[in-house]
Amino acid sequence: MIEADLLITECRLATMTEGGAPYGAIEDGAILIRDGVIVWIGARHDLPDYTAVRTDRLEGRWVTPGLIDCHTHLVFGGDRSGEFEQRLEGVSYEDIARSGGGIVSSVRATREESEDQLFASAMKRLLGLKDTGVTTVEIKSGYGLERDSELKMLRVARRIGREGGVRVRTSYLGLHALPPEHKSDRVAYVDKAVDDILPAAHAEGLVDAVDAYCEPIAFSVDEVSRLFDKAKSLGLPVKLHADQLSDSDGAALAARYGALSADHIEYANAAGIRAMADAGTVGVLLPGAFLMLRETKTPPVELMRRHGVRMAVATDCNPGTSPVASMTATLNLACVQFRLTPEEALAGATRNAAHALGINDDVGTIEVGKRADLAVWDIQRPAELSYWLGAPLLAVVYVNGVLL
Ligand code: DI6
Ligand code: FE
Repeated sequence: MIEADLLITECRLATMTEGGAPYGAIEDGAILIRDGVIVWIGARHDLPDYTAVRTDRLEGRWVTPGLIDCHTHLVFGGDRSGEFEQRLEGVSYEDIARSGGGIVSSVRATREESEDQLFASAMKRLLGLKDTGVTTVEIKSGYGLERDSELKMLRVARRIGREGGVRVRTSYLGLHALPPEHKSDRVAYVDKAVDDILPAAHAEGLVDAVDAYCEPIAFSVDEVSRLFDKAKSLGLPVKLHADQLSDSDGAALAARYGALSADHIEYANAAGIRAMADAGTVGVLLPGAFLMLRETKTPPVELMRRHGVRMAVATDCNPGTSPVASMTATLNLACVQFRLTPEEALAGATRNAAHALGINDDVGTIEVGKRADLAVWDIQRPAELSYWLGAPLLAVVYVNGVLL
């Protein structure tokens, strides 16, 4: 006899477990939930003896794992629509960055805003993600670039986790850009990020992972290695913005540190992809940034398939290269631009995104023992989640078995 708080029934399940039917699908499924955790899942006609305090009948709707946006810069001040206009006139992203705009202009705006202001604007953007089924979101720092402002961003991210109705994982992205006050002294900034800001943020419990931007316009392999050595010594997992604009050997660097993920990877080389496969590093695809930069070099998807590299898909929601706040639109872009199948795209926003955050024991599939984070959709087939571009498809979500 299973004693449950909630029975969810009369639904079709895309469990997203590996190895079985496409999408791990169960027609006419049922889920029993106790204390926010899935305690039984299967076909309705196989339901064991149970009691449930409540029953939700979903009238045949599809249920997927709650979507996981595993790469965002959701918290930032201001916006960069002016740069967008410049880029449409032909100025490149790198040129804008080199002339003191780009990330640094978001840094100025972010430093000026209070925690309440940053929280309010991030919560608005979060609405777009939640309306597209997101129940877990990763949020990076990296627009503060000095101690107080980096901590401020991370505190806002934690507050979103407490008050925003989503699970939040934070990443410290101190090596994102060189702050203007360190323009003539890179080494001192890297020292500060490594020896002062990261330990302070970690001591306050604000850091779930450490990220960096490895690129000629940002930080070198050696600089990132210093940060990653520190992360390792603090017991923190790492991830990397790798090979987005050029082949910087970022994929291999990420793999060398056993990174949870290497993100973007449009320009990653074959040796780097093989190293990711060996290290179990997830490749996070960010098709919104690809679109906004009018990039033409697609990430090596076929090579990742061949080597068994897990592929995740995320919005990269940020003010410069990816002002994208829709997870389902992102699935569409991943299919259209990178030729993922709709099933690969959905795996990239569920199971593989959970791996990219190191939380695959808790979320990412509909399985016994995992949290009951579920998205319920008004669709006829799971492929519709990738097919529509901007259509409202979500009925409701559950987080920890609670209907939101
Ligand atoms: N993620 C990043 O951190 C950079 N590009 C990307 O895809 C820059 C973000 C920005 O321009 O603010
Ligand atoms: Fe990013």
